[in-house]
Amino acid sequence: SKSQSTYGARAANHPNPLARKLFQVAEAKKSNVTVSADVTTTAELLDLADRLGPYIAVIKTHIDILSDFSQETITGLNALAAKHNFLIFEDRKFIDIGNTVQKQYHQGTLRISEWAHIINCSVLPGEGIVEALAQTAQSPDFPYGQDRGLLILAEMTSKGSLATGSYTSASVDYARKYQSFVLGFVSTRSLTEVESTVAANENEDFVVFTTGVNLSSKGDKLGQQYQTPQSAIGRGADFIIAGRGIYAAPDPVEAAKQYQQQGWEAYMARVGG
Ligand code: S5P
Repeated sequence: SKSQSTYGARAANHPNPLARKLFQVAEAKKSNVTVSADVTTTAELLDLADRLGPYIAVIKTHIDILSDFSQETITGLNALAAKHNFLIFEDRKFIDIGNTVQKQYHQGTLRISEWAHIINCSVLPGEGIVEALAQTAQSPDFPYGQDRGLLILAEMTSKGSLATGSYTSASVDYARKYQSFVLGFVSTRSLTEVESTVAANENEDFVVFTTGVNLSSKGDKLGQQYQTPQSAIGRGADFIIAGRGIYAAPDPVEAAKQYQQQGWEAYMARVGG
């Protein structure tokens, strides 16, 4: 499987331009860290992005938790993404009928398509949600070309998650069906072995983002469940997502460096490098 290849090899061979960019960033910065920057003001978000920028591959936002979202948020994030060579992932978890998610993604109050390279969705509504988002991003008038991609939320880290079984296998089906827009999954493990009604293409190379990564905690009081970078990468994560483990640490920059080093060493061990 492709999970045994280096980021550089995956960057060289991937048919999707955004996946190539993602792997190139990882290789160039020796980082598979996505920081989940779940802070609530633009100033805090941009400050974190600037300080952690050198050590991360991706910044993950929940843009709707900002109390002061504005054009300044977008301009600032875009500038820092260029300055530090990271990608932006808006964790909006679209989950509605196709007609609604198209409007939530493109234009609207948050103008997500304008600044987020990566978005994610749940497949609870069925195949139509993936089809609708792909249609918007691949329409000839879409201004951001091939610089946009989707992750399917195939599993969740919260206690008692219902994103299992046929939900997870449908996630793999739709990823295979809409491969030109779907980069991969948010999941706790590699899913290519999951039983799917759509045959695997021998060249498929889905990217696995694993959240719920924390070096010093096993979980929180609201059902979050953590694993370490080593464990996540051992199970198939290509990118590890850490929120409080980094931004709520006494020294977030030191924490980011620590997750970067551990995440990188674990990936190198997996690919035998
Ligand atoms: O299954 C999931 C999927 C996601 S995207 N579990 C999660 O925790 N997340 C997100 O990852 C969640 O919304 C939050 O932004 C981040 C985890 O934050 P942490 O502080 O617990 O590391």
